[in-house]
Amino acid sequence: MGSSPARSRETFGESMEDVKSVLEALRSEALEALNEISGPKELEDFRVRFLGRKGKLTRFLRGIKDLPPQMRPLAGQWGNQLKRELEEALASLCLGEPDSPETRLDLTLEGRPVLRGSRHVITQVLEEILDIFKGMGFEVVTGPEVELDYYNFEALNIPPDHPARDMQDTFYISEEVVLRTHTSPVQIRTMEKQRPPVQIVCPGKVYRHDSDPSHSPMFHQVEGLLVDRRVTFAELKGTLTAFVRRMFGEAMELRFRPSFFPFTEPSAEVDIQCVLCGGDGCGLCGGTGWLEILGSGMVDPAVYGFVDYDPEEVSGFAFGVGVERIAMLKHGIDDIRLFFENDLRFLRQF
Ligand code: 2NM
Repeated sequence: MGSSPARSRETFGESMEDVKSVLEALRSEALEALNEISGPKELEDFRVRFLGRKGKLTRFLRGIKDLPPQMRPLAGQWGNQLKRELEEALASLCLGEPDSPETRLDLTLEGRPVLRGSRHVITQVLEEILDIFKGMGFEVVTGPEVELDYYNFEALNIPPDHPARDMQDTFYISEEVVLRTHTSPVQIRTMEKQRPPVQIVCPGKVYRHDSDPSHSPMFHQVEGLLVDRRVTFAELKGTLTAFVRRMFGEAMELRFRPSFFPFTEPSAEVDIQCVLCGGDGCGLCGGTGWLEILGSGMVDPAVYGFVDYDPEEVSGFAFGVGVERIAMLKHGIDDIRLFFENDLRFLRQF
């Protein structure tokens, strides 16, 4: 580069040609280097090589002060223009994430697949259960998950010394407030507000201090209630038989086994044929051939006392279904915790 201040006016034109060819050489060198950049490391090398403190273009710009005064303005103009060009080229390569291969835009790449979401398997089974009961005339009602002890226990005829009330089983917010352990409090609240006939299903989250392969501290329930004049155990049997057969197939056999709940009398648990062995007996059903799938019973007259219904005038049945339990039997899942780990490899199967 002609950097000697001793050059004469005669050679001035020629020297500007020198400046121009020096800058052109620098530009081609830089453009070629720019093309070779394929990652953030090379990007930084490029910046240092041309635009850094000791970079080639920086040296050129510093050298301008040593040129004859007449040459400096044009040399400065040209040099600064190339500097802007290189900075812009560099900036356009930096648009992607600093550490990703996307620092360069490749328009030939195919598009990324758009992942479609789907409803959680528990939501799917819950909606299936609700659809069956809606088809039989039940209305869907929801209520609070943080509930008064009164609605969760007392009005359901669960005595103060009942094991379900123990701190071991129930999450207490305060002495009078709990996380509901079932959705039956919604049914008490509904009966308080509405005279019979009442025909409702109450879906939602419930909470119990329990955690193992078949218990989760949060799970989902659907509880049902039908109260009217002259409702009998036959309606309970017919309704639940229809539900089970729509859920597990019309050929499914079931049995009603006597049980006890403080809020129903008589009470019955419903068993279905083992989904694994078909009734022959295996590990899943403990050799009995039967699997318990829900609890039910005729609403205890004591419960009507809390909602000001006359037990001489009305009767009804109620039942409770665990959604996870139904989903596990339907899909052959052996650990309830899989539902809540949000492992997409599991969830995408449904
Ligand atoms: C069950 C089993 C049996 C039930 C009773 C009531 C109410 F509010 F009417 F008293 N709601 N749900 C009930 C009865 C729930 O779950 C296993």
